[in-house]
Amino acid sequence: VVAGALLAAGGVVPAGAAPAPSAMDSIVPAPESVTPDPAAEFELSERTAVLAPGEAAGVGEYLAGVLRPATGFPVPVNPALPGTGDIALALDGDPALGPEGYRLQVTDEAVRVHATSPDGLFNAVQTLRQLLPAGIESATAQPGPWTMPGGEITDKPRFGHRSAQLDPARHFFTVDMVKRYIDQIAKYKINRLHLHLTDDQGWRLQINSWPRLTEVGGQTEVGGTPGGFYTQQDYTDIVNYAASRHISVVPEIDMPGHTNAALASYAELNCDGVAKPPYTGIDVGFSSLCVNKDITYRFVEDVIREVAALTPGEYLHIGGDEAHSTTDEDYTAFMAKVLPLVEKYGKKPLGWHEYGKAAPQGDAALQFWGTTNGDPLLDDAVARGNKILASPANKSYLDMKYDENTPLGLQWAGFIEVADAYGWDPADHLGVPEESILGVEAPMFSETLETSQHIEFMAFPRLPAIAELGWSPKQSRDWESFRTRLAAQGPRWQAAGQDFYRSPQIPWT
Ligand code: TNX
Repeated sequence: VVAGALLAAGGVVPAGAAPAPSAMDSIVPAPESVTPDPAAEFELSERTAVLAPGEAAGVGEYLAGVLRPATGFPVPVNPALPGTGDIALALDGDPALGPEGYRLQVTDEAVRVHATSPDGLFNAVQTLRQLLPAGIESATAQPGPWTMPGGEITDKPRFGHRSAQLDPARHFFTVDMVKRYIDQIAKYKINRLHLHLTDDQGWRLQINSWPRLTEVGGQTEVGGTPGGFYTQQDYTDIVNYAASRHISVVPEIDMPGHTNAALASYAELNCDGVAKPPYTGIDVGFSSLCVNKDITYRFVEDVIREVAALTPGEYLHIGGDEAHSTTDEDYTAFMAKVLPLVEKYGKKPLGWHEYGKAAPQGDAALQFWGTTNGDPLLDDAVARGNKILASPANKSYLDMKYDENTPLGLQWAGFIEVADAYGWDPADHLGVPEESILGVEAPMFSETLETSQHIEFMAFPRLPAIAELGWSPKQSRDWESFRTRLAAQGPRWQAAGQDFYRSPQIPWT
C-alpha cells in the first residue's frame, strides 16, 4: 500500500546505522521515565481481555478496537469471567501524574495502566501499541507472536496543548480525510486539532444565518478545482470523532484578512457594496472585511455564535494574520469589537501573533508563526498574561519542503528537514518563560496539498518531532535517540498503509 512516486525519494539507510532498539526504548514521544525489566514479557493471546471498569470503559473499547484487527483475537472488554492474560485500565492513578499522565506496567501475567482520567488512559494506550510489534497497526490479521517487553513507564506531558493544524480552505478535505489524520496524530499524543476553516479561496463551514458563505464561498479552492464545505452536521461529526480520540477541535475563522470567500459571497460585506470575484490563486494579504460597516459586526457575531455553539473546546481562533490590506488603526478597532464577542459566546480567543497589536485580554492566547527567535509582541503579551502557542514557521510548518527536491510544499520559511523540526525548544526559541507557553503546534497549510497521501508525506516524520517537543521533558531531548526511535515508526506507518517521507537523516529499519 505504501507505494507511489513520493516514497521513491530518500530511503537511504546510512552505513553504521544503530541496531533496532527494543520497544521499551523506542517510544515516540519519549516518556518521562522508562524502567525495562528484561526478565519479563507479556504475550497477547486468544484469552486476553481488557478490564476497564466504570469511566475507563470507553478507552477500554478503543484499545480492544486497536488490538483486534491485526491479532484476530476476540479481546472482550469487561467479560463476566476475566481470566489470565488481561490488560487492566484503572482510574486510580497517582494525582502527581496530572490530568494526562499515566503509569504502565508490563509483567509476565498482565499489563496494568493507572491514570487519573480517561485522557491519561488514552495516552497510555498510545504507548502500549508502540510496545507491540509494528504489525499491530495493520487492518488485517497478521502472524504473531504479540509480545510486549516487561517493565514500567511513568509519563506525563510537558505542555497541555499539543496541536496539529489542517487547512481545508485552500484545498478541501473530506470528513473521512480529516478523520484519517485524526487517527494518525492521536498516536503521537496530539490533543488539539486546529481547523483553518476559512480563507480567500474557500469558506468551509456552513453558517445557517449566512448560507451563501458555503453556497458561493464554499465552491472554490486553489487551482480552480471544485471546493466543498462541511455542513454543521459534518463538523459535529469531526468534533465527535476527534473527541473519541481525546482531541479537542480549535476552529479558526480568519479575519479581518483572508476573507475573499466571504466578500465574494455577500456584496454588503464589501466597503463598496460590490461582491469580489472568487479567488483561486495563492497570494495572501489582499482582502479585508469592511471595518467601518455595522453589518460587518453583525456578520462576525453571527458566525462566532454559531461556531461557538458547535464547538465544545475552550478556544476559538480568530486568525488575524497577514492583514496587509487593513490599516493598523482599523485592525485594532476591528479586534476591539471582535474580541469581546468571542468571550460573549463562552470561548477564549486564540489568534496569530500579530493580533497582539490589539492587546487582547489576559485569557487570550497568541500563536507565534514567525521565523525569528521571538517577537516584541510576545513580550507584551506575556506581560498581560497571555499564553503563547509555539509554531515557528521555519521549524514547525509541515507545508514547508524538506529540501529542494521535495515535490510538494512551499519554501517561504525555508527547508525543514527532520533535524530542523526537532532541533529547537519552545520556550528558549521564543524567549518566553516556560509557564507562558501554552504548547506547540504543527501547522500544515494546503496551497499544494490535495490528498491524504500528500498530507501524510508532509506530516510524517516531522509531526512526531513536534509532538515530542510538546510532550517529553526538556532534558530528554536528544537527536540521536530521536532518530533511532523515529526509525522504528516506519514499519508501523507501512503496516497502517500510511505514506511518509523516507528522510535520509533517519536510519529506517
Ligand atoms: C502564511 S502562517 C500564512 C498562510 C499561508 C502560509 C503558507 C500564517 C499565519 N499565514 O496564509 O497559507 O503562510 O505557508
